[in-house]
Amino acid sequence: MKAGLKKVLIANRGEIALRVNRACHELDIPTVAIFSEADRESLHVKRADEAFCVGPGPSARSYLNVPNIISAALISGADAIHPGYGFLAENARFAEICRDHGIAFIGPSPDAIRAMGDKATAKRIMVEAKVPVTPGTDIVESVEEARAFAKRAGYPVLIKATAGGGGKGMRAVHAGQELEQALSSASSEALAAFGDGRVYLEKLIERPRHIEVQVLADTHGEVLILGERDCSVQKPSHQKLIEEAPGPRLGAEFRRALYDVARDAVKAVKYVNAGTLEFLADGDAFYFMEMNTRIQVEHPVTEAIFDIDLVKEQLRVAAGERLSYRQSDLRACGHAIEVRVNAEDPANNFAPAAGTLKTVQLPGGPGIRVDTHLYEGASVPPYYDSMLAKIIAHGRDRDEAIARMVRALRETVVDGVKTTVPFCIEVLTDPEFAAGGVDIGYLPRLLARESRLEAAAVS
Ligand code: MV4
Repeated sequence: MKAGLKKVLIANRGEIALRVNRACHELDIPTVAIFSEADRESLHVKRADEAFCVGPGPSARSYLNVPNIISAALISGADAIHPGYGFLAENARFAEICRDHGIAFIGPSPDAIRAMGDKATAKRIMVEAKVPVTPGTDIVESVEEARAFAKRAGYPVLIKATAGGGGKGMRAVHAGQELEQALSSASSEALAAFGDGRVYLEKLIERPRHIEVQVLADTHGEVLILGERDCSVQKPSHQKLIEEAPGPRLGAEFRRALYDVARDAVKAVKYVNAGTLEFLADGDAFYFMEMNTRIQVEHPVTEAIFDIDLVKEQLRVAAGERLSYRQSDLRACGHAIEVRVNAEDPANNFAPAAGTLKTVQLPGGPGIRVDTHLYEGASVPPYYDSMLAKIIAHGRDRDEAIARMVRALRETVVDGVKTTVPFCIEVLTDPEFAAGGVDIGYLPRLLARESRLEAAAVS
C-alpha cells in the first residue's frame, strides 16, 4: 500500500536516516537526503534518491540549519520532512515552519511538541487527565515554596528544570540545608543550557525502573498502545545503553493499568503520530515522567515483538491515512533486546572516540537485526553522537533473546575506535541483569564496582 506522500526529505543522518529511507522505499516514496560536509561519503547520502549539502560539519550549521533544510525541501519538491530523533525532531518552531511552507512534518502537531517540551506544562496536562505523576510542585517561585514542599513530602527531593528533560538541570537534595544552594545552581544551569531557568520539585523516587510506553495515533482518532520498553540500563549521563520489550517481571495488572493511563494521556494531548510516554516504576506504582514526541532510538524492540513497522505507520499518519492496524490485531510475541554500539570508552566515563573504522564485521543469523550506517573505511566524525550501530535480538523468551544477543556481540568486530561492545557483553552475562528487572542505579553500581576492582588491581 502506498502512503500518499510524493517525496520525503529526511532531516537527519546515520542509522535513523537509513531507517526512514527504507520505510519510504518500501512504500514507493522517493527520498531526499541532507548532509553536512563531514558526511559526504555517508551511506544515507548514497541510499537516498537525491541529496543536498546543507552546511559544514558542526550540527548548528548543517543538521540544525532550518533555512537550508527548508530550501532543500522546496527545491526538491518534497511534501514531507521526517526529522528522525535528535536535531530538529522536538523543535515545535521547526514543525510550524514546515507547516507554513506546505510541508508535512512527520510527527505530532507543534502544539503537542511545545506542551510536552515544557515538563511542568506536560505534568499539569497529565494531572488534569488523571495520569499518576510523581508528587511535586508546579514551577517554584521562591525558596520558601520549595521548602514547604520538601517539608510536606520529606527528603530526598529532586529539582528539575521545566525546559530540561533527559536529566539536564536536575539536582537531588537530601537535606534542608542544601536546598537553597541546589535551587540556585539548578536554575543557573537550566538558564545557561535552555535559556529558561524555571524549576520545579518532586519527591525523589529511589531505585525506580524506567518503563516507557510506545503509542501511535492517527488523525482519525485511532490510538494504538504498543506495549512497554524497559530502559533502566542507562549510563550515569542518562543515556540509554540497553533496552528491552516487554519490561521483565511486570504483572498483568500493572500492564493493564499502565496501558489505560497511556491511552488517557494520548487523548488528553490530542496526540497524533508516534510518541513515547516515560514512567518511573516503583514496585506496583508508576508515575508519568515525560513524553517524547518523536520516534526513539529504541523503537526496534517494539517493532520486533509486535511485528510492525513504526516508521511506515508514521508516514501513513502524516499523509492523513488510517493506521494499518487496530489494537485487537496486535499481540506481543517473544522478547527483544537492543544494545547500542557506541564509539566510546566505558573504562573512561564513556568518552566519545572519533576516527576511521578499519575492520567492520557485523552479526547476523536467527533473530538478529542490525541498524547501522557503518562500513569498513567509514569515518566517525567528531561532530555528532557516538552511536555506530544498534543490534536487536529477538527470541521466544528473554533467555533466548539474551543468548542471541551475547552470541551476536561476540561475532561483532569494529576496529579503529573503542566501542561499548565488550562492556555490553559483561552486562548481558551478569546474573543480576539475567534475573531481569534491574533499576536505574544498576549500571552506575556496576561501573563503581568495576573501578574499585581496577583500583585494587593496580595498588
Ligand atoms: C526522577 C527520578 C527519581 N525521582 N524523578 C532522569 C531524566 C529525566 N527523564 C528524569 N529522571 C529522573 N527523574 C523523580 N521524582 C530519577 C530520574 C533518573 C532516571 C530516570 C530514568 C532513567 C535513568 C535515570 C537516572 C537518573 C535519574
